[in-house]
Amino acid sequence: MMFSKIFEKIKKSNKIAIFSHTRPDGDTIGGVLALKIALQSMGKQCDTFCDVAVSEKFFFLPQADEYQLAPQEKYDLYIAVDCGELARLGENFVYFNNKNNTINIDHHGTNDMFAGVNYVTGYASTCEIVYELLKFMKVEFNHDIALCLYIGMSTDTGNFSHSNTDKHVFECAGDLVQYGINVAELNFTLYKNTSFERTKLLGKVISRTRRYCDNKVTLIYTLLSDMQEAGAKQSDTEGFIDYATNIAGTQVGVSICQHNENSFKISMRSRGDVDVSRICGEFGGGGHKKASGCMISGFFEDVVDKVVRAISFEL
Ligand SMILES: [Mn+2]
Repeated sequence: MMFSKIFEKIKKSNKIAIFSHTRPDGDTIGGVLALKIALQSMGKQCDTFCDVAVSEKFFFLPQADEYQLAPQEKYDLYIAVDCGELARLGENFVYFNNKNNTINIDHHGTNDMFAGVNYVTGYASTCEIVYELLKFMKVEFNHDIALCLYIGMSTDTGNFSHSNTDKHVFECAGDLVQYGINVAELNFTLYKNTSFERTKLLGKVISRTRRYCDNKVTLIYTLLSDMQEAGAKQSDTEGFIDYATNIAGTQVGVSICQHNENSFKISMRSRGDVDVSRICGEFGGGGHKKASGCMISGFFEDVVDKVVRAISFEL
């Protein structure tokens, strides 16, 4: 049983460094923080790292504001959480060269087993693995641990709505709820709470939604001038693409967001058989079959033409 191997390493270590992947999401942050709280309760000295700053929207989680960019001293043990490959650690990959003191806990089927001890399953979230690890180590669960793990399970399943939502994740999340998780309040914080500026921007963007290719391609776009006008930021456009993709009859949803004068960030979602990672790959980007992205330079309408033409060949 692999958990015993991990437990042995933890027991032998006093100072433990835990890592989230770069551009961190709820699963890597929730898993890291739950593990940190658990290890602290076992008397370990624990620090958490991510090579970029953690978004303040996660600061409602315990100790989320205590992340450091990189270790300043030596640790006995280095643990990566939710990293499908070494490169996901960003700049912090350098701490995982030593096979004797590194652990990789992850749920990506494509994991390249970069650490000394690798625990990889096909669960919907890494937080389900951390949940089982903590149970194995007989850690006493409390509200803080439950909250962190629940966040990972919820965010990696699109709030229990994506195709990876299965019996296992419901069972784990269901168990966690008893520790005082306020599901309604959390859903509001994570998925509904928004700013006035973002709402104004969204209204403008939605009002000029375009369709191409017999209405199979739905496109929305956000220009720098739109963001300026609404007082909104680039990050406020996150999730806009869903409004295009959700329109009935759409096979590919596209969101174009202006980055600089002549540079545009393209996001694509497929609702059918079209592999959008192939299309984005043509422009030097990539991702998953159903969700991908790329950057394209040029004048706005030329960029739209290029994107629509590339998609039309795949319909
Ligand atoms: Mn994950």
